[in-house]
Amino acid sequence: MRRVSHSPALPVVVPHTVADVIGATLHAHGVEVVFGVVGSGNFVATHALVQAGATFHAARHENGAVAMADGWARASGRVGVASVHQGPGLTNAMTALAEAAKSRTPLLVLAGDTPAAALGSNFRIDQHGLVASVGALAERLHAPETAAADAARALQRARVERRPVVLMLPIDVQAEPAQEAPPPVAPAASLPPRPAHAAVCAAADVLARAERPVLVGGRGAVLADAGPAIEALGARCGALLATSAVAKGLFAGLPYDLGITGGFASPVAAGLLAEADVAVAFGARLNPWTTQHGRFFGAGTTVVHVDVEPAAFGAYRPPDVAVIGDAQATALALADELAARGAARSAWRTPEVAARLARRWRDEPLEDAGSAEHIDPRALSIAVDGMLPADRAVATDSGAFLGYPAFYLEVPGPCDWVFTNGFQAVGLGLATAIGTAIAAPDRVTVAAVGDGGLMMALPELETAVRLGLRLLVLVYDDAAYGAEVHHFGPMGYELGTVRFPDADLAAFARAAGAQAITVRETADLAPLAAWVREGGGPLLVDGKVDPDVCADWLTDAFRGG
Ligand SMILES: Cc1ncc(C[n+]2csc(CCOP(=O)(O)OP(=O)(O)O)c2C)c(N)n1
Ligand SMILES: [Mg+2]
Repeated sequence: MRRVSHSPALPVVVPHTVADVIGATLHAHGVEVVFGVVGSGNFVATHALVQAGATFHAARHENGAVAMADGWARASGRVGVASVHQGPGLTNAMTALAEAAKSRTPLLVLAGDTPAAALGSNFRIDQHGLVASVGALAERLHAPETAAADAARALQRARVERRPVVLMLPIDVQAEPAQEAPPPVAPAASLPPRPAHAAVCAAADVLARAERPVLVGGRGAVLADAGPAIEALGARCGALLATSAVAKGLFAGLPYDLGITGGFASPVAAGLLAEADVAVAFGARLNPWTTQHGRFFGAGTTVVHVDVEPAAFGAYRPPDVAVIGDAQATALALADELAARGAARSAWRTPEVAARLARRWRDEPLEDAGSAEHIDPRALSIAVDGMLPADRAVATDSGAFLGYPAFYLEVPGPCDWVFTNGFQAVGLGLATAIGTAIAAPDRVTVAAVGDGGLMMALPELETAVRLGLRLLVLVYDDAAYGAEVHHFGPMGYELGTVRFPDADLAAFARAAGAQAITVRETADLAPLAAWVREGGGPLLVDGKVDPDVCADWLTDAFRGG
């Protein structure tokens, strides 16, 4: 056995290799933050990116690294970047990569890869086939001469196509001497796709006649930063505004905002949505969650669908008018077209509707289902919402608890709401929240998670502590896979496979170095007020909630299929 010391004081001789070209090119094209787990396949390229000027954040699991990059991208509006080892490093990242693909997050994953001729390598798998199978794009470092172009192209595709791109970096090509390459060319300015005039006119015809129009913003509207343009259109045609669950916050604070449409709609919003005669969906596919299984935007509603993807039209409900175009560009064009046709209409924007909309979810009467052992999850959410500063972000996991943050935790804008439910995977929420917190470290970020999702992501508690993040890990702890309890319990199944003994989650958090409290009534939240006042690293709130209380939205969802 030999003891080896690695002194940072020793001069580091860095050869100029293809890996250096990759790092320098990505930094020159704007990459400043990278998340990752480093192994032999991505060590040198990651090192080169950091040498070039980027900041590296180590995750404890590759799924965490990619979820962090996803959260960071959604909160910052920029391309998120992660770096993983080849083979198992990439397979570990697949769930988070699938989520990013389904949610159309612009993401670049740098993945080591085995040399083409290393047929016997343990690490060898079909990396291209793997990432393509979850909807990500596979790109490749081909040769020393193409290294700069390969890196720039991968980044540009992620940005323009709004997708995760995985850049395969064969380790033998990375290690080759750098070729003299022309200096990196700045990417061409890419303008968002503008809608055809005829399509704008057809949509304007519908809106000009509408009595009770609703404009719905989805993920495509968030990616296009279309909130102000859609609001301007709403003011011109007298429309109410609503979002899909993933786009919560898009119209925050506006007087005619209904909030989320679908299963998470407030009673007031649900009443109005069911009466809409016209709906214009901007970057929202009107899936069964958004329409509450057809309760909204059914046969009695004329639907205009605006999307950059032709394949999106009719994915769930055939639109009456389909407009291919960027959400922002189309909202602006529609507002211009209506302005050219005449004066603004008030339509559904009446004082009576405004008065009805002043009522929020938390104003609804609450029959407290708490007990000596358990806090009502709604009471927990309302109390936490009231204690946090308004400038905050919320990132969620998936599970039965999901409605509580959606209903009760307010956010100032759509980039402050990170709702990783494109793949409906449990276990991504904590890491997504870490990425979100890193994007804006001065405010509080809430990771709203279930006990099951937290247990899947436990190692990243150490990451949150190590990075000293202003992170509130809010656990809806029912000691169960509650979604399954409420799904199969009513059918009479025995539930031993989805229930667990009560676990002291606060103790896990303290072991990782975080502060933590166990909460069975709102009075137990007092240390949260001190944490908000005094600052400091992560705080975990283990909210002990009753496993037998099922939210109405979930009962509805199971009923709807
Ligand atoms: C990775 C993954 N595994 C399993 C599931 C199936 N599933 C959906 S919700 C859920 C329970 C999650 O439990 P928890 O995080 O405690 O939230 P709860 O439903 O109890 O509120 C499970 C296992 C899934 N969606 N994703
Ligand atoms: Mg649970």
